[in-house]
Amino acid sequence: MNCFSLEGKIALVTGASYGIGFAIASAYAVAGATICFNDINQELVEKGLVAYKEAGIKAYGYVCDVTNEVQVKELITQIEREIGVIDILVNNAGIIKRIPMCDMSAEQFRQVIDIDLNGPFIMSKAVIPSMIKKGHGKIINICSMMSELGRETVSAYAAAKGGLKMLTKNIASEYGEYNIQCNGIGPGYIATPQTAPLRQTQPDGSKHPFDQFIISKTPAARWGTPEDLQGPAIFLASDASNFVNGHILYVDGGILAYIGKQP
Ligand code: NAP
Ligand code: GCO
Repeated sequence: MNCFSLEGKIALVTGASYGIGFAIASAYAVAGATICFNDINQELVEKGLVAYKEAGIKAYGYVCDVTNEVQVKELITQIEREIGVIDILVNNAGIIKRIPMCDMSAEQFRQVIDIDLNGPFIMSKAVIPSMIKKGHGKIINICSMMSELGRETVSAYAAAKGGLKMLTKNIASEYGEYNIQCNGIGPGYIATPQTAPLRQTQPDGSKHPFDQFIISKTPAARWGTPEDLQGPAIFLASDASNFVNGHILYVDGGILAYIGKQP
């Protein structure tokens, strides 16, 4: 038996029209899972459906704001009615606001916390009862380097992702006895639309200073790609990780292990 197989499993990946979520959902499809995803509006869902079809993947897309508990409950009920009980939930949807803390409004701070931390709480709370009835479940929270480290301008994001690390450990603690494993993936710096502003070529044609900084802080000496996350995501969604619980798997090219290249 291939313990990395997802044959017969139903996976829901939030915010997976593109980016990291799309890469993870695509890998799950190749591993045999049925793919469900949601995004914030119909336009993005349609964009995602086209992308999955072009990749040869039959995906089921839904409009749902992960911060809206009514929408989330309706989403889970609809999926369970139309597709089946969710075996794997990936809390991927997230935003970042890069604003110096003293310039950030409380509303802006709350918005990041709402999507990046409250959203995974609402989504997980909605899928766990059926996972308990089914006798198993996998919840994977997409954390961050900022679950461990801070930096200028990302106070709300770091607070949310630090909280998501602890929510991961608490779900593992509270529901492990029901054969539910909850783990996190902590991506390093990954080349997606979310980090595009940090990689923009400068007017003089030079690399963005942050681009050069990350390369100097990463032993792998490169930005990660969404595809770098596919193997770890399959591992945490499969029977290969049935005794792994409450763990944050950092997929960062070594950033967290490295003091940084001497200038
Ligand atoms: P992305 O390109 O910005 O994609 C995030 C997706 O989530 C988008 O489709 C976005 O829709 C959706 N979304 C936002 N708010 C939502 C809501 N309320 N309900 C449902 N969907 C919502 O981000 P990414 O780089 O792929 O990152 C995905 C996850 O990995 C995020 O949690 C991020 O924090 C985390 N992460 C990223 C990196 C990195 O370097 N890229 C590293 C570590 C962790 P919109 O297009 O409308 O915003
Ligand atoms: C930033 C980046 C990071 C990455 C990621 C690193 O502005 O520092 O957006 O936060 O998105 O979270 O793991």
